[in-house]
Amino acid sequence: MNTLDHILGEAYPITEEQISWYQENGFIKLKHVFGQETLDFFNKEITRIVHERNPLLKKTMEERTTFEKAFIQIGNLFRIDETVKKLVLSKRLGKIAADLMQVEGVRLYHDQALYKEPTGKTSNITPWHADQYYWPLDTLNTVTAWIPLQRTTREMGPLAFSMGSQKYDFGRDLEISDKSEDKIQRALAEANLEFIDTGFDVGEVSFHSGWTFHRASANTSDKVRAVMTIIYMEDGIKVSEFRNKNHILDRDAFLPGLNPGDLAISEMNPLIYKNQK
Ligand SMILES: O=C(O)CCC(=O)C(=O)O
Repeated sequence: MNTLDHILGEAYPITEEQISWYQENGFIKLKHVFGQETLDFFNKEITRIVHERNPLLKKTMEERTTFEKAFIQIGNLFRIDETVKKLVLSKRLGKIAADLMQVEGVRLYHDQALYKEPTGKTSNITPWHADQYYWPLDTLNTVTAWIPLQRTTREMGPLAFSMGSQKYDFGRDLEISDKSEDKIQRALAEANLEFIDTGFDVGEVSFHSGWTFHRASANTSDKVRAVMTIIYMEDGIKVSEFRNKNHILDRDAFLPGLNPGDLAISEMNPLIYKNQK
């Protein structure tokens, strides 16, 4: 087995305290999940793909919508590149996801690279939102691994979280927009929830639950904020009713051919980790 396969297959030890913290607060930031060399390796590979496929190349910042300003988004990299597939399907990350959610197994919902460019004068925040608004999944057991591919300072727009906000249902019907930024910001302030907005060290990875509210500041640095994300769902869950237009778009992209009530299993949703008891 080569070194990369070894690193990606090795278990990251999660403590009972970390599991409780994640379940209480709806997210957790874990240090030393990867080393510098592994990050540099994937940064190079993923950045090449993002450059090749960037759909926003011809639009200036000023011409973009709020969503387009926030990041360049390239999805399903595990279908594009055999090397990135190893990261997306890695047991190391899959087991963390299963441990945090306290489930026996996890499947891929989807993966995406999210590159936040340096903005110059134009703001490119990621507005407040909860991911599961987009997902037709009949479960609370979903989690996103947000993997910065370099050290990410406050100036680069790291992901920031509202602690415990997964327990609130205001703003769950809002897609990422100026309106979600405004309305959710106000509701969270009224609820007095703590806001965690800190940089990420090299190798630090966050995991947030599908209904946890999060945002990111603009990238005011002079470097691109390169990030890979992997979204996991509990193995054995079902497709929910389609409650908005994004549910149908997501079904078409990540659950092809499936309908409400079906098991959320398609060729796009490989099993990543199963606890061998
Ligand atoms: O990277 C960002 O700015 C936003 C990421 C995000 O919302 C997510 O991964 O759920």
